[in-house]
Amino acid sequence: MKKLSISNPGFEIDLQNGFLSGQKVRSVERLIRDLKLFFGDENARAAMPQNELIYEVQSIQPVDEGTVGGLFFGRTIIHPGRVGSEYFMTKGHFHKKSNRGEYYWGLKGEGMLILMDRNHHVWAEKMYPGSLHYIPGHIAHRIANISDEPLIFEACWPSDAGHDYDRILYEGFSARLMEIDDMPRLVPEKN
Ligand code: M6P
Ligand code: ZN
Repeated sequence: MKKLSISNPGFEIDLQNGFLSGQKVRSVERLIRDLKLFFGDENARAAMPQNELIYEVQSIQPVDEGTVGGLFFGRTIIHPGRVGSEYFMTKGHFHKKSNRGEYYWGLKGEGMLILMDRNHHVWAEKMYPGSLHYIPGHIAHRIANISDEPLIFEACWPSDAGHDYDRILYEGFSARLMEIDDMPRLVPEKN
């Protein structure tokens, strides 16, 4: 950055659909084959076309992962669908640095933010265009798409937060978002 220079920003966001562009925008796809054991009905997941795209994440990471004091920005699209009766969703995670928080906000479509504390209490917030969600530290978070359209949401989180997926794989969320009588409902896991 030159002294007194005036330049364009390094990144742009499409205000209609949240698409991110600019230097070093990363993209990750999660296919049905990447989500082994994340859905309640593993047999139903295994029987699906393994190349089916469930969600895509674009992210801007201007500093290295783990840097204290930086911020990351992400855009996620979750495609519509279900594994058995469970809505397509993100893996969900606690942060590796557990006390780090995060903002999520809805851009398009209808979804549900599913939250779980360290005592395995689960609750949810409705996500819709303009919904804004503050996720405090120590709370696991996962998004499900509950409509027949793609769900697009964005997020901003600290660059030293990290993702702890193992805890979700081993302990799971203690309730799952299922379509029952055409309605989304949180259904407790049987242990
Ligand atoms: C949001 C952010 C990202 C996260 C993504 C997908 O964009 O929270 O950090 O990676 O959602 O969620 P997950 O990593 O749980 O699959
Ligand atoms: Zn997070």
